[in-house]
Amino acid sequence: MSVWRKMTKLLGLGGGGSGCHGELCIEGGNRLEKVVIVGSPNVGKSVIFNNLTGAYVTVSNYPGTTVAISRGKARIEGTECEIMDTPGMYSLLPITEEERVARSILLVERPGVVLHVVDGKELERMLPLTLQLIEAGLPVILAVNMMDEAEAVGIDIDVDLLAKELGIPVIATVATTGHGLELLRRKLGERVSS
Ligand SMILES: Nc1nc2c(ncn2[C@@H]2O[C@H](COP(=O)(O)OP(=O)(O)O)[C@@H](O)[C@H]2O)c(=O)[nH]1
Ligand SMILES: [Mg+2]
Repeated sequence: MSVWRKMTKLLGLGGGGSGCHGELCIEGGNRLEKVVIVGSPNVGKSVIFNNLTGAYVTVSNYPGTTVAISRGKARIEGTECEIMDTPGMYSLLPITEEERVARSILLVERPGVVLHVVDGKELERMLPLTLQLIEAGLPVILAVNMMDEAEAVGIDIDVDLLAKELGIPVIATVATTGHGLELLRRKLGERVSS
């Protein structure tokens, strides 16, 4: 049984299916690689989403909910991708409707990459979700954002060591200035084209 089927079953969620929702399919039936951005509120997810996607963005309520989800397209290292910006989530065990939607997206949309964005000033508080995502078998990339503010208060993060310990790509970013976003694109590209 695939990780996806196992997870949807374990968590008692329906769906799964092909993950192909009409407009998400390229002509000819190829599925777009999906990159789903997750993380706590106010860590810079939407700034990174806007940087990756540019102009072609749609916002709609997630089916059956009042939670707004942004979707946009991006060509990353030659691969056409769909990027989804999710509402804030603190944990894979949902409490709010926003968290429930974010978790559903992870389970139903079968992303090629889950981009977890955290605030470099709050790393300890936010890493538990990274671990949950990794343990759930999701293809996680971690962006440690707000590095300008973290450095300003004397926080020094060894992203290479963190990447080694977690076994996933970790990139330090300052979304508002674009610092680290080129490298982030490259790391995303390595994942979606593999
Ligand atoms: N100083 C600083 N501010 C940032 C950075 N990234 C995002 N912000 C700001 O943080 C706020 C929240 O960003 P947003 O993308 O809306 O967060 P989201 O709730 O995770 O989508 C906005 O005012 C951004 O301009 C960063 O790297 N450094
Ligand atoms: Mg946002």
